[in-house]
Amino acid sequence: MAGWDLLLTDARIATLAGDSPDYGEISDGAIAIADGSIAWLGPKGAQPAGKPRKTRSLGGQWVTPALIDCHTHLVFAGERSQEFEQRLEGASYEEIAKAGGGILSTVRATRAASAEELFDAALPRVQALAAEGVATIEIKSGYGLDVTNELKMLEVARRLGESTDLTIRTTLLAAHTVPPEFEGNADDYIDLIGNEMLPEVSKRGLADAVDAYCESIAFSAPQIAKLFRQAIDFDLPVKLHADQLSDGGGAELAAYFNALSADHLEYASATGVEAMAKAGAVAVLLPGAFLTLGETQRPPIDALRTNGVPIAVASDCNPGTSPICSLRSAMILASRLFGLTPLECLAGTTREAARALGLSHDRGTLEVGKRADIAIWNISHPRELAYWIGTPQLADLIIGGHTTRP
Ligand code: DI6
Ligand code: FE
Repeated sequence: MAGWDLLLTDARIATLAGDSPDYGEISDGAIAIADGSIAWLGPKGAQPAGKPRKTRSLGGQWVTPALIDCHTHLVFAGERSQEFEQRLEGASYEEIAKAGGGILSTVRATRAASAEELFDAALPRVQALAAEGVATIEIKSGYGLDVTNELKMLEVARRLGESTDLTIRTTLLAAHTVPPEFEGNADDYIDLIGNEMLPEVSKRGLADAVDAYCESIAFSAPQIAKLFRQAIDFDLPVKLHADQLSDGGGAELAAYFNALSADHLEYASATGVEAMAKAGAVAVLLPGAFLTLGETQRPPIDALRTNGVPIAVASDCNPGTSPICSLRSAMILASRLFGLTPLECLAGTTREAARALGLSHDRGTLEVGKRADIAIWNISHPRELAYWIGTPQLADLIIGGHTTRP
């Protein structure tokens, strides 16, 4: 076909296409790219005639869809290593939060930081993810907790997308915890989010979704239901931090509102999982938080599998519970801590992560018509991506048809 910008040949392709329980392998294939999208892919020999502007032989290297980190809080100021030490000495996450630390400690630092400072702190985190093959990142607000500072966080996240080749999807997580100004008055804060933040965020197109933290130390199901109704009125899809530290009916709540995803889920009930399956909500597993908090109750992996709930894996990069700026580490932890197969880890950071962001139509698998977001690896099988720890294996990252690494 005429008009190809780039033809990758001699590739071993893990397409992840379809929902079949394999890598969708094409063992000796080629991928043609035109206008930033995949124009053709298939086995050597089946290729239609045409003269690409550029041809690159991969010499048998593996390619997969570029990775997608579908749950991060990577825009923040400060760090919380002191709380980490306190927890190692026996203090619980909830105790620290109730004493004014936890999320509120990062809120103080983030409010005090300028947009410029937040951007400068976040950019290396984005670059660290990209260095491991990530081309799409979701970033949540939630450390501002007032109109000015939530908008500031979302603007910084948008700017990260504009200043790099990556796609950044932004999420309003104003319902992360109750800010000090509203202590004991969570209902009024929920009203502030619905009446002031949502209209402004919507008017300025600053968020692609709305998230909330459903937990005894944060917001109740009725409070979140009220917020979600308003989000849906603004045409914003919802997602939920659900059942992380206790069963708060979060999985059910997410399903009821047709959420894109319910995330964490360590304590999700059987009925919650069934409801998610019916609603088509993705389960986003966050093993970095599980590890850092020393949790022992694993998410209901078998129930998710038997009910056919799509499983994604994300870094949850944040300074409190998951100081992990590495999606490969999340894959590795998901295999070790939750028993996910290497295929589930890779599907969970490509196809299912795209689904969790509502982006399945244009990324997450290698198929004709999807974006040419492609990772090229120095590996002998894609299962190695959940196997090696601390081993750089990315050879190249192509985003929108363009090589981003020298
Ligand atoms: N769950 C998490 O893992 C993060 N937020 C949340 O709702 C933790 C955020 C933090 O501790 O700063
Ligand atoms: Fe989180």
